[in-house]
Amino acid sequence: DKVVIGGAGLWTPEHVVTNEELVTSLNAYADQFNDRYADQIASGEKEAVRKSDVDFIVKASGIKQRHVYIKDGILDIDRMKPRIPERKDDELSHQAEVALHAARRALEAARKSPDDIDAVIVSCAYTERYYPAIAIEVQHALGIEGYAFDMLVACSAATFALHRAWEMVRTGSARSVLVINPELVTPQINFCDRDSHFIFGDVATAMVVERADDARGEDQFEILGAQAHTLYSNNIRSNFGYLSRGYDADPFAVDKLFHQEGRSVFKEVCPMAAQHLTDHLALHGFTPGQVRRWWLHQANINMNQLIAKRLLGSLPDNDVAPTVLDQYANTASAGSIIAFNRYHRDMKAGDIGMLCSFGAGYSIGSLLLRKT
Ligand code: CO8
Repeated sequence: DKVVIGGAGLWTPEHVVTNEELVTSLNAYADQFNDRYADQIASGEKEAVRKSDVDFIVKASGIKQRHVYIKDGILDIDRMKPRIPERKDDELSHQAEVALHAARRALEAARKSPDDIDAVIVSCAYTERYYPAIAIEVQHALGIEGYAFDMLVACSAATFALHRAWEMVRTGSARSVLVINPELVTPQINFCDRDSHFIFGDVATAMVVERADDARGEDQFEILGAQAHTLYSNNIRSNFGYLSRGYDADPFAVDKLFHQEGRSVFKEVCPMAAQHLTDHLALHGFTPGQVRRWWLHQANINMNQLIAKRLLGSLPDNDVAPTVLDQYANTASAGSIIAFNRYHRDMKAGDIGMLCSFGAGYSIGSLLLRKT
C-alpha cells in the first residue's frame, strides 16, 4: 500500500541574529578576555580568544543570518548564551511549545485533525530532558490517542524518523504518524568560539506520514523508498550528558558544547553522501539527472555544491537544489525539511524529489519521493 507525506509544517522563530551582530559581540568578548588575561596568555597558561570575521563566515559557509528561539543573552559579552527562563513541571516545556507550532501547521497542510493521528515522533539533535518524552507531552497537548516517543540522531534525526514513520504506516502499526523536529540548538553553541559560533540556528518542522488512501492534503508526496547509513566518527561531538553530574564536570566546558573538525567532516562526508544518494536512486532505477528537486541537508553551501556537482556533473541552480541556510543557518536535522517546506508547491505529478540529511554520527538518511 502506498504511503505519502500528506502535509508539512515550518515554524520560524521571530528573532534574527545577523553575522554582523555575532561577530561584533564575539570580537568585543575577545578584547575583554584577552585584556583581562593578558599575563596568562603571554605565559602560555591560557589561550587568547580568536576574533571572527563576517566575510569569512559568508565565504566558508553561505550563512548570512540565523533565527533563534531566544535572542536575549546571546550577544551579551558577559554571558554569551541565551537566557532561557526555566519552566515548572506543570507548564508546557519550551521544546513542546515550538514542536506544537510546527505540528499544527503540518496537520493543517495535511487537512488532518489530531483524531486522525495514531503516533507522534519527536526527533531532533537534543531533547531538553530525557523523560517524560517531549513527544508524549505533545501527544497530550494535541489530544492524540495512541503512542509517542523521542528519537535522537543529530543531523539525521528528521530523515531517520520519517524512515521509521514510513515503516510504521506500511506495517499497519499506525495509520498516520506526526513527525516533529523541534531543533532548539542555540543553547549548545559555544558563542565564544569563532570556528563554530556562526553555524547554527533554531527552528521547528513537522510532517504527516500516512496511507495514501487516507490523505486529503493539497500537496502529497509518495515515499518510494528510504535508506540510511551510519559510520562512527568523533569529528562532530558534544560530551554533554547525564553523566556530566557524576564527573563533576563544568557543563560549559568546551568539550560539553558542540565542537567539530569542520575540514575533516567536509572531506569525509561529501563523498559518502554523494555515493549514498547515487546508490539509493539506482535501487529504484533512477539516475541523478531524473531528480526534479534535491532537498539537501543545510550545513554548508560549499558542501552542498560539491555533492550536487558529484551527482550531476555541474552546479545545479537554486530551483533544483534550493538553499535555505543563508537565512536559517544549520538547523541540525530540520534543514532539508525547511527546504522541502519552502520548495515543493510548484512540483508536478510524477516529479521525483530526494530528501537527504548528513552529519554527526556520521549519519546519512534519505527519502525518495514522487509528487502524486
Ligand atoms: N572568522 C575568521 N576566521 C575563522 C573563523 C571565523 N568565524 N572560523 C574559522 N576561522 C579560521 C580558522 O581558525 C582557520 O584559521 P587557522 O588556519 O589559523 O587555524 C581558518 O579560518 C580556516 O578554517 P577552516 O579550515 O576550519 O575553514 P573551512 O573553510 O573548512 O570552513 C567550516 C569551516 C564552515 C566549519 C567548514 O569546514 C564546514 O562547514 N565543514 C562541514 C561542517 C559540517 O557539516 N558540520 C556538520 C555540522 S553538525 C550538524 O549538522 C548537526 C550536529 C548536531 C547539532 C548541534 C547543534 C549545536
